[in-house]
Amino acid sequence: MTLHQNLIAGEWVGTDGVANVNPSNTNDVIGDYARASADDALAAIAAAKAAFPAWSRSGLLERHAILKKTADEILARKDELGRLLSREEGKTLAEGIGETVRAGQIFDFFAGEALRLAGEVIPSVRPNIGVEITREPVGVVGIITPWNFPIAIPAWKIAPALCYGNTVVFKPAELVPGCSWAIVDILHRAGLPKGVLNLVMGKGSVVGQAMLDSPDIQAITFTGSVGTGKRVAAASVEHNRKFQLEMGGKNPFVVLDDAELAVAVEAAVNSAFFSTGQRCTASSRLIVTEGIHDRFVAAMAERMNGLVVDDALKAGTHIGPVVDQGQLNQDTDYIAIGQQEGAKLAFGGELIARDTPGFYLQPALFTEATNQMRIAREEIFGPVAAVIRVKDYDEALAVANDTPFGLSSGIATTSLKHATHFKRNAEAGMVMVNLPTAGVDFHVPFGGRKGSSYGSREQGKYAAEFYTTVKTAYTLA
Ligand code: UN1
Repeated sequence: MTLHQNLIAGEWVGTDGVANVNPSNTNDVIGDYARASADDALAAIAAAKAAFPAWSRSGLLERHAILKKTADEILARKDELGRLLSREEGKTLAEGIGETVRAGQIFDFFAGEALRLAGEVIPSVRPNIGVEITREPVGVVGIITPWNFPIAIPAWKIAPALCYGNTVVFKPAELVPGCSWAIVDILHRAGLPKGVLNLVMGKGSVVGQAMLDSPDIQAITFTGSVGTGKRVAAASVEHNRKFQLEMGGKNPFVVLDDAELAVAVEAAVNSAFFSTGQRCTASSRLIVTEGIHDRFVAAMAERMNGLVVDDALKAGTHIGPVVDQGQLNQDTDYIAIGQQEGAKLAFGGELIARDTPGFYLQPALFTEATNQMRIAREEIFGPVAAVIRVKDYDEALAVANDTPFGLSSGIATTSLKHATHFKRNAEAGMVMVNLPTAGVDFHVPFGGRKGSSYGSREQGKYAAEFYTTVKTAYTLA
């Protein structure tokens, strides 16, 4: 089996590897991936630190060319990389290819941004003095990514980090090293100088911890669990470094009496169950007004009945497997908890067998749930959603906002008045009208409020806020 190594200071290193297993078929091993030690992480940080002075002053055309070449190669290999993604993570092939295209588009966007760096020239309040406001790179950026978007999230952190002149130590999720290895390989071959981007695959408790403890990392961007996010925050405050956190969600999707039923059902099924519900933007709380409630639940059950849950790589599969046994246990535990709490399991929720050994779960829909139940308060991160019945729009909005999280929020309605009011009053970073809560564009800001996120937004032009630091220079004329 080929060993995929870590990239440290421009050299591929590492001897023993861990198997990357396909969740659709646990007999299928994708490859061996090296596991970095704490010393490897320190070597990677030292390499990024050494590479920073030159890269931070590198020519814009050099940065543009490397990012563009990377975008072009990712897009040219979209079918192969999308297949690798689906094979290691378990989302369907269409979703895997779609995510790969998105990663290519992100590199393309930041290739362009490298040529659009700008500042401001402002007169001083004092005579004969000029003020220039410019953005400079932050330094060594630590990037820690989750397993559920194996190529898009690494892309949307690595591309802006490099575009603005930072050097990088990158630790992907242990479960899905394949796509991360592939994009680092592409960037390396595209001509990145030694040490500008270092890949350290391995355990959070070893590699991630070494990154958190290092005084030589000036910024950490993290997407993952609330618990780990809190540790990143505490360690970063200790080291006076910048940090950006993207954590959980318990996103509401409101369905009003005046909604178009087909639009509401399509958006709700996508929000709750596509990508096997494993998106921080997924909706697991379907908040439905009483006039449409029964019709909505019946239409959901019918639509769910038509969903094909099977091998992610098979044509015709709508929902792939859960990512691993640990996540599957968490999903089934919550399905039991929901029933114990008194919600009604209206559809699905059972383990299913397919031709190959994999982690297959029939998407589950609860009805008669309340917003106080654990299934409505805690992030499950699986294909499990709960319908909460409410009287009217005002109650729907109150329930939607009654959560510790605030990433995404959706509404299905034909009322301009309610749509407008919801956009203004939903306590979330992103609001979707007649659209799923998940599935975002690559060129506009991404992020949330309350317990979901911390720090400035990711993606698009707004990414500059995190990956640069502002300098204000005064000159006597
Ligand atoms: C999307 O919904 O298209 O981890 C993106 C996540 C998010 C990305 C969601 N950071 O699910």
